[in-house]
Formats: sequence, C-alpha cells, structure tokens
Amino acid sequence: MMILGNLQVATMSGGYGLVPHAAVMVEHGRIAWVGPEDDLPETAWPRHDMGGRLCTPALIDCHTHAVFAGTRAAEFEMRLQGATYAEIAAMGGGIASTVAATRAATDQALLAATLPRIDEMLAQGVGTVEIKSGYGLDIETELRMLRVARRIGELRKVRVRTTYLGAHAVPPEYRGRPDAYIAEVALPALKVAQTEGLVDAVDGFCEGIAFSPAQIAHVFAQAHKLRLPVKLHAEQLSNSGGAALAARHDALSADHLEYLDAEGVAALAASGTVAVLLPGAYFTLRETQAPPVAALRAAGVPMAVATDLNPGTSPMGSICLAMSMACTLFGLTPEEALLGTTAHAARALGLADLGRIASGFRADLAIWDAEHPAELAWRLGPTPLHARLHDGEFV
Ligand code: DI6
Ligand code: FE
Repeated sequence: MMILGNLQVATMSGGYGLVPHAAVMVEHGRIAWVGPEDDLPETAWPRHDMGGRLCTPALIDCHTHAVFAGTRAAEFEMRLQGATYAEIAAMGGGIASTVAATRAATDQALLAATLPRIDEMLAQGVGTVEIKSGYGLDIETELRMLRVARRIGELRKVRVRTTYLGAHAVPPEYRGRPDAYIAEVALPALKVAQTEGLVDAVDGFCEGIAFSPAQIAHVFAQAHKLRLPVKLHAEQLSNSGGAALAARHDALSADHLEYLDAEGVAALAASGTVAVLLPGAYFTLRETQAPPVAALRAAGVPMAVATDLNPGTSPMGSICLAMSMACTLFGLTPEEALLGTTAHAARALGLADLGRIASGFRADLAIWDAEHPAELAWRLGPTPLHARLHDGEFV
C-alpha cells in the first residue's frame, strides 16, 4: 500500500485525461484511487513525493518480433541499391534468412540476443510487450521461440504476451506448397503451442508474398477452435482484403494497413478491431503510402502504435520513436500516439485492466521527467523516464 503524490497524471481516459496536482493510491498491485491530491482519502499509507513529475500508464508495445537471431544489414544494403522487400523475399532472402539464423541458434543464444532488446524497451517505460513467433516455421523452432518469449517474462519485470505467427512466410522446404505448410506445420504447431500454454493470440501475414485470405482463414478457424483471439498483418504492401477478413473473425487488431481501403476501414469500425500502426516498417521500407489515418479517425477506429521490432523491416526498439514517427509520418496527434501505446495498445492485446490509470486497473505506471505528455512523442532520442512501477512496485 502506498500513495504517489505530487504528480501530474495522464489517466488516458478520454484522451490524455490530465489530472494536475494529483495522487495515485496503489494497493495489492492495483490502482485503488486516483484524483486531485486535495481530495485524497484519509489514510496512514506511506506517501512518495514525485516532485511534480508526469505519470502515465507504463507503455505497451503491442506488436514486436523481438525474438530472432542474426541481422539483415546485407538486405538493407540491397534495398538501398534498388531491390524491393518483395524481390528479396522472392529470391529466398528476407524472412527466410532470419528463419535460417533462428533455427540454427540455441535457446540460450536466442534468449541472450533478445534480452538487450527488451531491456532497451523497459528503459523507455514499457511494462508490457507482445512478442510473436514466426521465425521458426517448423514445429520445434516455433515452440522454442514462444518458450524464449515466455522466459523473458520470468527474467524481467515485464508482462509478455505471446502471439503465434506460424503463418508468417512459407519456409524453403515448402516452397510453392503453402497449403501443405499450413496443414502440416502451421496448424499442428499451433495446437501443441496452445496445449503447452505458450500462446495468447494468433497472427498471420496476409500478403502476396506470404498467405492468401483463404489460407489465413484456416489458421483463424483453428484459433477459434482453441479459443484464442486473432490478429493480422494486413494491407502492408498491397490491398488483399486482410483487414476485412480479420474483422469478420472479430480480430483484436489489424496491423500495418498502409493499403487499407474505405471498405476495410468500415469493416474495422464495425467489428471494433484496433488498427495497429507501425511507422518503423513504413520508414525502413521507404514506403510512400501512409495508412488512411484520417479515415480511421473519422470512422472511430481505435489506433495503436507499436515498434514492430524485427530485423527486416523495423530494426527499432524505441516505442517513443515509434510515437514520434506516427505523428510526423502518419499525422497522428501526440495525444493519439500516447493513446496508441497505452489504452488502445492494451485493447489490441485484449487486456482490459491495463493502459489507463483508473481504480481497479493494474498499477503499471511510468513516471517521467516531463511537464507535458506530448513530450513523449516530441523527443527524438533518450526518453525521460524517471521511474517505473510494475504490479504496484518500483522497478
Ligand atoms: N511484416 C513485417 O513488417 C514483418 N513481418 C511482417 O509480416 C517483417 C518481418 C521480416 O522481414 O523479418
Ligand atoms: Fe510485424
């Protein structure tokens, strides 16, 4: 039990939801009360003076591929010389090259490669991170990736949500036989992973260079059977109707969305699916078509923002940089960007008691050397984190 006093609190209820001269009461890992310090209920709880600092929910990175081995710097050089992401994939590079490196890495090596990536996130005020599989593409390596992801949640003060992404790419041994890959690897691996308690959600890559809507629908059907929520990489490089497919399956989120059309926007709005924007991938691929933010906003589709941390298209672990890019490249307001890494990111992960500061919510908090929440998206560079609380305790 404790009181954090002398704070400016961005509750993230209805926008920033700023409460100046505020206090937060924390009990049993949850927020017991938040409001103006003058209204603080009478208690003998210890009070920490936070020096007038800004308090937000701990940030949530709701889309990462943080577990992988190797780099993709050579492919970066190829793209700078004119090769496209899709061309490199067609030549057997891209995702497949990270699959080869990840298969060859031991569990220990994978963990050792991943931990510094997570530590960078935590230093920026992240308290929850989603981590996808999808660089194994065989049953054993997909399971190993998910176990490494789970292990990170034991080794660090962070909530890890794991997403099974077996339908990320067709591995070389199934080249030209995507249906066989889905039937023989992607679906059976999902079943085993779910039995082992390794999966919180199921994702896919719906794209010309990956899987068709019909193939993704098979994966989603299996997810429904296993009572797992779904999400989808949709409309990243072209419009293939992935967002509408995701919406039909009540997806938690549809992610990327550069090529989303009006029909897709309407589908997301109708299903309440979160649009996850990933400006790091847009930037790295030197994409020129931005997601239709104005249409998403007008339709009331909640927008989240994430790093998409991965070696191919978004070698970036900075959630604050993702927020900055969402503003400068996609036209979000800093308020929308912060909603995108708090309340809306929680919704994209199906977490009902995270991402806002309200009584009953988990006391995952970030305290910043900042005067206004817009500073989090404004700054390019070191983030002004002062302290973080995880489950109601200072980390
Ligand atoms: N879209 C992406 O941007 C990442 N996965 C996906 O489906 C990229 C993954 C990679 O290139 O390694
Ligand atoms: Fe991704």
